[in-house]
Amino acid sequence: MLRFVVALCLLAVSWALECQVADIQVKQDFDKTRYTGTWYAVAKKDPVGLFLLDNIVANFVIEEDGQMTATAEGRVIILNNWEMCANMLATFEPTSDPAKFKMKYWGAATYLQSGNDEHWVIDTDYDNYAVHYSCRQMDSDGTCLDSYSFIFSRHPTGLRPQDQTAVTQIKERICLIGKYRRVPHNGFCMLSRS
Ligand code: DAO
Repeated sequence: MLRFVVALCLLAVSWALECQVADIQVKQDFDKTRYTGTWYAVAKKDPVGLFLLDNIVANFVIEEDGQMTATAEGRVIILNNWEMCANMLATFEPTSDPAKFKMKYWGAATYLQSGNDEHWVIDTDYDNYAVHYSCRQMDSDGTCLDSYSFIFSRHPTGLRPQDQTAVTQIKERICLIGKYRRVPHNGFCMLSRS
């Protein structure tokens, strides 16, 4: 029994040592211009009090002043059981690391969620996949207590088979392996536009 408890403690300590938010590597020399355009969320690790459920599509733009902004849509359920397509807007304040932004987001309608989150681009090849990460609340040991992450694809049909291995390795690297759910796209937001 004692051995089991010691093994569990060692496991917890090694997890905490490996999963320090400060040690997470982000995309080197991130090029926000190549990141512009449409990204389909194909998987999501939800934060506490999740908001966007599925049919999540984001469109990134570089404004004339060089600032990155985005519009995003996705199915949400608000006020207990009112299902709707949320249209969201976001601005990204740059930091000293080109792949790390401070994101301010709000809904096109006032009753939608708004907030300020970290927005880190962990990896992308710009043409096929991107892995986003945001830690909302740090734990006292330097790991993340409340994070969310989107796996984005340029293709509405999902990730290409040849990108799956790279994306799985990235999920492992950010300590979120096994924490994602698939994000279906069934035209909900397209239908609610017509
Ligand atoms: O869905 O649970 C959640 C949290 C996400 C909130 C932020 C969404 C709005 C902005 C998205 C911009 C591009 C990723």
